[in-house]
Amino acid sequence: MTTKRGALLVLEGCDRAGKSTQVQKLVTELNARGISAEVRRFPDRTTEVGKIIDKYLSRVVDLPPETVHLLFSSNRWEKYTEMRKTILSGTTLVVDRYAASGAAYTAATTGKDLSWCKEPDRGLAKPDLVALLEISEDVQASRANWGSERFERSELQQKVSSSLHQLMDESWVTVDANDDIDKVHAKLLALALSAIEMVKDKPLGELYD
Ligand code: ADP
Ligand code: 2DT
Ligand code: MG
Repeated sequence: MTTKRGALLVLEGCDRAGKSTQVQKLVTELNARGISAEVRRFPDRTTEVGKIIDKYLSRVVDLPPETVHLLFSSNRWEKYTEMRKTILSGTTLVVDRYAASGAAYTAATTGKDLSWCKEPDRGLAKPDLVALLEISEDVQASRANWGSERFERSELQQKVSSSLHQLMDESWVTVDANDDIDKVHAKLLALALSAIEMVKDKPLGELYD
């Protein structure tokens, strides 16, 4: 019997939408059901490139926006081989932000067009499902406790949200993330289980074919 592949599931959305909370809960529940699944997150601040990104986000270093954009993409390429291998060996990856955050944040902060922003990520593993967690401005404000990291500003979030919507294709679904944690989790679990079943015999795609 050939090994069924895992799925590449991505959670996207603005700050405080609940991505990190939901990614953890989803993997815990999938594992509890006997499904092999692991968390990945971007930026991955533990890699060599990730360490520079961490210094940039925490304002220890300043860098031009084009350089930062390429670093975020490079951080995904650092993990590409391992992620692909893991998925093809049967493990589902649930990823906290991915290429869409890369394009959307740079488009929102620099005004560069999305095709420029997408280009460095071309050829990365394509998510089987991107769940866009959407929250209203009111709810975001109630959850927000903006720190000192770059991009933690409410006025930037609308632009990011608009860019994320422009990036949607047939693999995306929107999820109302204003609900309580367990309701959002139940929706994401149903989406994840169906995606895992749907893609297990299909090849893993490439961005942005
Ligand atoms: P993100 O990773 O999208 O920035 P987090 O998962 O870190 O969001 O959540 C941001 C904050 O909001 C955390 O304090 C978290 O406990 C809380 N939170 C997450 N989801 C919900 C929810 N559905 N309802 C209320 N609070 C939430
Ligand atoms: P977290 O708060 O989720 O750790 O994100 N970002 C992220 C980009 O600008 N480009 C990217 O490619 C990615 C993955 C979003 C830290 C910040 O990094 C931004 C918020
Ligand atoms: Mg988070």
